[in-house]
Amino acid sequence: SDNLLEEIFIKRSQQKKKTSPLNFKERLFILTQDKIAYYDYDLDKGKKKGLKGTVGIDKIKCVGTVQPEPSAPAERQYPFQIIYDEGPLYIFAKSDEVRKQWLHKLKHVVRFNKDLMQKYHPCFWMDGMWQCCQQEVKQAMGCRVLEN
Ligand code: 4IP
Repeated sequence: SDNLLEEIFIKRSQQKKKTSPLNFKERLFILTQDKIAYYDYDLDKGKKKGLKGTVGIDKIKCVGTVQPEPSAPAERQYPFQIIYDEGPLYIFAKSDEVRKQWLHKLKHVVRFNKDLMQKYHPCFWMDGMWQCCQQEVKQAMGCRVLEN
């Protein structure tokens, strides 16, 4: 289906395996009615390369901002999260404005999803712990009520 939004963002590795590295990659994100997909991108040629991952819109339980890390570099000041069954996908926008635009569209496309969460974690999952509430289980219930 048609692209709703398209933007180059930094993403954090999802660390689907215990041994996965924690790193940050620049990816081209494309949002459609059905999914959010991210691609490898050739910055020099300005061209889309291979598909790296997708999240089905129907799988999303929550979208929202995240508190930046205490000493986050300039390019990671505007994080947002997409929570789905695999856990959180963390994405970093270049400005609050771009972040707002994406969250607005995302909240719109997920609005009829089943099992949308009323609570979320406002900080990162990091070093085996939710930095907001110190819970050590990734699936632990959110600790703050999501206000829209
Ligand atoms: C990879 O690290 C990339 O960060 C992947 O991101 C990421 O997959 C992998 O995490 C992580 O191991 P290396 O490139 O150093 O191997 P991308 O797919 O954007 O390249 P995600 O799931 O974040 O897409 P795992 O846990 O999925 O393997």
